[in-house]
Amino acid sequence: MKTVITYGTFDLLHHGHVRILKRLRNMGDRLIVGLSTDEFNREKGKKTILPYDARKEVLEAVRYVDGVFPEISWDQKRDDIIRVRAAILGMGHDWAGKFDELEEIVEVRYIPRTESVSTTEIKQAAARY
Ligand code: C2G
Repeated sequence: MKTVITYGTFDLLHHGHVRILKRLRNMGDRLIVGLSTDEFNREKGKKTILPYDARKEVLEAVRYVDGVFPEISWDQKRDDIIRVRAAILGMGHDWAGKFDELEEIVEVRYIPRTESVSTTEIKQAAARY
């Protein structure tokens, strides 16, 4: 059982999110997602439209996602990787280099983002609607 792990806010889920989840799932046999809590998003300086429970419900409905758990701090990745026995940590390339110190316990992969879409752009379009 090859486990892939990733992290994110996944607010207003869009095809950019779905594409990276699909690519990460296809690198192994299951994909586990650390979903940023509302409190952690405040720490990240990120405002969300949907609260954690709603974002979790949407993410769990994605066929590429096998499990979702709360991401409450920057420092939990090492413990998470060991707990779920992840073989790969995958993140969008906007995070390139940020998690290299975890290379000693997991393969770290940075994946190209889908540049044509972002939650911010969706929010701006909705505001003009
Ligand atoms: N993503 C993407 N294409 C987009 C938008 C996002 O590939 N158009 C990817 C990001 O690179 C990230 C994942 O989707 O790997 C989730 O993106 P966000 O919800 O914005 O998550 P982020 O704020 O980057 O949180 O500890 C790590 C953080 O929790 C990551």
